[in-house]
Amino acid sequence: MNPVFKDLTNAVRFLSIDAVQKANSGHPGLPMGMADVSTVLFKYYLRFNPKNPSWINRDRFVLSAGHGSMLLYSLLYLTGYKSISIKDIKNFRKLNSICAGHPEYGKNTGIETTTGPLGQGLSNAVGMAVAEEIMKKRFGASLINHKTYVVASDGDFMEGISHEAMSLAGHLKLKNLIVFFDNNKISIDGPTNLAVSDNYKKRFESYGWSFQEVNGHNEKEISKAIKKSLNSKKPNLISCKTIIGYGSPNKAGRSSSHGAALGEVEVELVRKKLKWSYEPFQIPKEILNEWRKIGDKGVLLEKKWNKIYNKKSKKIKDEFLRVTNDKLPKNFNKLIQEEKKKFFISKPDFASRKSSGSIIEKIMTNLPELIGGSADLSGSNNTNTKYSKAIKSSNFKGNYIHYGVREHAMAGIMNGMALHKGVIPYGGTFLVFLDYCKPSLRLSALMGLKVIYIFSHDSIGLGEDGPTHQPIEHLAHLRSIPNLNVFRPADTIETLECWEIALKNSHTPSVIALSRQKLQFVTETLTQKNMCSLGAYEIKKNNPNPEITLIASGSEVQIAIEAFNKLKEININSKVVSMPSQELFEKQPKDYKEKILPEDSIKISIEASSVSGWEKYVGKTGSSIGMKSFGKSAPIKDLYEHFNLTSNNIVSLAKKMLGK
Ligand SMILES: Cc1ncc(C[n+]2csc(CCOP(=O)(O)OP(=O)(O)O)c2C)c(N)n1
Repeated sequence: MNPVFKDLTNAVRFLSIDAVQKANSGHPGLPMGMADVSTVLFKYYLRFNPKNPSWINRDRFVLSAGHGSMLLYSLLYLTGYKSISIKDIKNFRKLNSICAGHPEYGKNTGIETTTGPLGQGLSNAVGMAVAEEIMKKRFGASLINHKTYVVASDGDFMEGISHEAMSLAGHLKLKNLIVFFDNNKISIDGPTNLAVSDNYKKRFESYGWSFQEVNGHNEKEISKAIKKSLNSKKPNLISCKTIIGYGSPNKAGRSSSHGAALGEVEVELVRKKLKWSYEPFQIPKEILNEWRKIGDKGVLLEKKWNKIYNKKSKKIKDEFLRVTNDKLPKNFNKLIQEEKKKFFISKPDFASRKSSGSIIEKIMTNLPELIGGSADLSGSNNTNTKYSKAIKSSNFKGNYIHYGVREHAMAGIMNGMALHKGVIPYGGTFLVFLDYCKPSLRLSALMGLKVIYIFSHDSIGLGEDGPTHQPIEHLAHLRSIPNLNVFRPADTIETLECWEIALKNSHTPSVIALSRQKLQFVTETLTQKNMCSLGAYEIKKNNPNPEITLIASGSEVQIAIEAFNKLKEININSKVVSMPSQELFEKQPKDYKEKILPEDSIKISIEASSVSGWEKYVGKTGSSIGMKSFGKSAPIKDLYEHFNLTSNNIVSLAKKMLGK
């Protein structure tokens, strides 16, 4: 048997529908519909090496329509990735199977990103394409020059994030981005014309994309379109007219093939119709060999690339390895210590957003891989420094992205940049607009990516802009997300320490919440140790057994210290604990936690944010001062008085609790 194109595509289709059938759960329609497009891509164009899935100059392949996960698993298995065996495919959707319900990012697996929430993969792909352009400019096209391919569905393009991300991709003219639109005109509720009547050609052309339309079941048409897109000067959308559930006599073209096993009887009918006479999960040797040959081509590709890489100077190679392996420069620690000393001597009373800005400015001179940005709030977030240079379509030599008012795309793009490797993304907006980018931030945490979110204007302390702009529930929400470090530094030194932790943490994203208002310099002793890495520490203390323990974060630490001094005057022994990160405090040993928050001391927390979550630190005998309603529009001083976020209120509460 000499396998032909149809045999290759059928291998994808049957692995997919048999796995879904065995799991009795999953989405067969997309893999059946997109088998032809993806086979053309993998067979003729995709530059990848299954023997080294992390080869840095590989083309990226993103399945944005993550529900069609079996398409990806089938392709990875067939082309010879070690990460996915036939046993794994048989275990589709079973506990701990790499073939999870939706693709989950894993280093060295070939799964480039976690997808499932529609639209996210598209934004990740834009981030990968941006990172590629930046790296290409930095290290030259002989080292980095690859494409980013995406399979996206109707649902992907209905999502708001796709509008943001595609618009920015067009603006930046990301020519190495090639998106296949699985244009099957079917979604879960039925035909897409129930909900959408966009003119995709006009939509994409208005973004500045190249638009082509093909029959997604015609090998030659697909191939011709990809070939054309390889030389494009713009991002590329290839709209592939496909039939969902292709090959299913009773379910093709219908939403019934979208998200449920076809059923034993229908699967047999598909076998007959597509003339596939093999048992479930059986791929004839000749067909598997043909697929493996496609994968094997990658070994040579990487070998050629290695030759080029090896000819580079030691300096270039070292730097390339450093950034792609996410290592900080050798002098990084020294730089942090020097900055710390300087701040300790000058004791600036900066707003923490300003401290952050001056820290970024300092470290970026030594960290060329640091790529900043803001969703149109650069001046407010202090993300843009005198060394920031805007990235433009005509020049990717810069280190700063003007994301425009596109918070959601910004976060999704930062995920894509972090996944690409070689760059460290940070991006800013107001903390309240977490709501506009949270789905992507959640994925930063789920994937374990080094993405740094700079969220300024972190409380009612922002003042007059009022309750629409004043975050209340946001910190509590962020703190409930697993694998996310949420920092709220109290002064310049703490801000520096939080930045240091964020940059050293390769597998946990960070949120650094920063004040709009000026903050007193509260650090009393200069330590080499990063105190914020403890999550919480004693910042002010009289003698060993305080009756009252005040716990505060960020801008409220100074108020707690003021209260501490007032309590001292009336002979109440207290201490102040600064808690810049609850997550890191949770990781400390029990005895440290008990020392910081002693059992027999009455605890009062103070934070200009929802009190939710503080119960676990103040306990049943303690109390929390914070926000129990939305804020108000007024000058900051009036707001803090109005909401009882004052040292006087702390003092009266402490007295009351002590029965004095
Ligand atoms: C953000 C988000 N909302 C909802 C869903 C649930 N969902 C999964 S697929 C889908 C739409 C299916 O239509 P389409 O994207 O055209 O995929 P196809 O039916 O062609 O496979 C929906 C609503 C999701 N995965 N992500």
